[in-house]
Amino acid sequence: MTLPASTASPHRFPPDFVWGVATSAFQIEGAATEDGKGASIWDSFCRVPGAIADASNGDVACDHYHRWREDLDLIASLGVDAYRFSVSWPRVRPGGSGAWNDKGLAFYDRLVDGLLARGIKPYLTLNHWDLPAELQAHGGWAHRDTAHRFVEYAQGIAARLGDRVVTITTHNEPWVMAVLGHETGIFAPGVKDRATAAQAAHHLLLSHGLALQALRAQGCKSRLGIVLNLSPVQPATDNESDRAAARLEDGKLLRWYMDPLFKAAYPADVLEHLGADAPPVRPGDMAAIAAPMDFLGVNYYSRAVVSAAGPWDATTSGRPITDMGWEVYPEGLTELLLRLHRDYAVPPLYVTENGGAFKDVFDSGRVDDRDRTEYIATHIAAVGEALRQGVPMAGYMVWSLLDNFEWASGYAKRFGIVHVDYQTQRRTPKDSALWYREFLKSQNALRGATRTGATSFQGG
Ligand code: IFM
Repeated sequence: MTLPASTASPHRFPPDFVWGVATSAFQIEGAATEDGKGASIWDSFCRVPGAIADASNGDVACDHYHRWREDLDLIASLGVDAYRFSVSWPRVRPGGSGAWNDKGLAFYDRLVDGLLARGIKPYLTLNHWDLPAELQAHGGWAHRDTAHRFVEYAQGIAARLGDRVVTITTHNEPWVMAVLGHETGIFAPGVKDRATAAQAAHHLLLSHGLALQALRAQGCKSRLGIVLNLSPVQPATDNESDRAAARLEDGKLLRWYMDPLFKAAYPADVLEHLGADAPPVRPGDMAAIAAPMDFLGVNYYSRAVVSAAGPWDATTSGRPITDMGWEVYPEGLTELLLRLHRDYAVPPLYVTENGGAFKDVFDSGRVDDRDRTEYIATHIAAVGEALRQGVPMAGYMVWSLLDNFEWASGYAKRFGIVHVDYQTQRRTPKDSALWYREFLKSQNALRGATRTGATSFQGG
């Protein structure tokens, strides 16, 4: 296979660096009503006319609930160390509280055991957005009680799977759930209210901290953390108005989550900006949120460029643009990781999601997706550069293993390194998957050399 010239990474990674692929439950599992699964807010949201671009839903998705063995074989064939997946809360506890669903729990038992049998480390996420619909009927994340229901859910999952999963992530991308779900309303549950969004954000963070305390108290051995979607935020020009707008955006996207998690306080400028819409914080909340973490996951796709005059047009940058309209900007990942390391006392960092949606062409059983390969390779190099500059990087995971349900975009946007034919459910590794496999082979060869002392693994 001929690879783009820029795919040769100049960096060497430590032998214990974790390479993986990632998915989430709602995006791939399907089996929406099978074996006692309850409805999630995304099951409901997909029924709202106009909410999903192609009017699709997660009823079948990639049918992973039935095809998990084949999918685990696929993951193993890539040669990755780890698989990041999420548990569907309404599958294991259909109403969000009350009775547990043993058939749902048994599915994740099989999945975790299947991973371990193939030598792949399970990285589990508790909440990748599919809140049980019944909890939404009681106010969802805007209601403080949901934080306590989440702690019970976390405890139940840790009791069942914590002996076998390497990490437990509480939430995936709280900004997305709070802002896109409750302020702009373009994601489930479709609420459009800034004060509600701020409450949801606070309860997500609070539930994270309370869950960490509870899991540690019950002796959970898995490493515990959270995953944030982060970007460096840059002003469109050097004008004071653009710089001020970028500073506030950085506060809303990054510091609103990083400051409470690592400094036990919300950023003063964002609190002032929210005014009466700021969330009600009770004594003890901030200390709970700042519970020490074993790792932090960072999902990175692009930088954010902010102009006080209105939305910035990514096509003006001259860089490649993905099918999501996102600018390809790998050096932003290095910049972001360096900043996290500089401004916060971060634990080991993983890039828990990184990848691109591109307009793939499936031709004679092959997808020549060199744009995706180039995207992944240049971002891996950006991680290598952060490592070289001293950032405690622990791993990198491609988003995503499979083409899947891309939320409000439906199935039209394809992020997979493995193509899915949704008519037949046939999986075909794209050229990017073949490249990743070869890349991991070379990493493994270097690991072997290190073990025999033949190679030094210093960055650069
Ligand atoms: O598909 C999503 C994923 O669920 C969360 N992070 C961003 C991805 C691409 O939009």
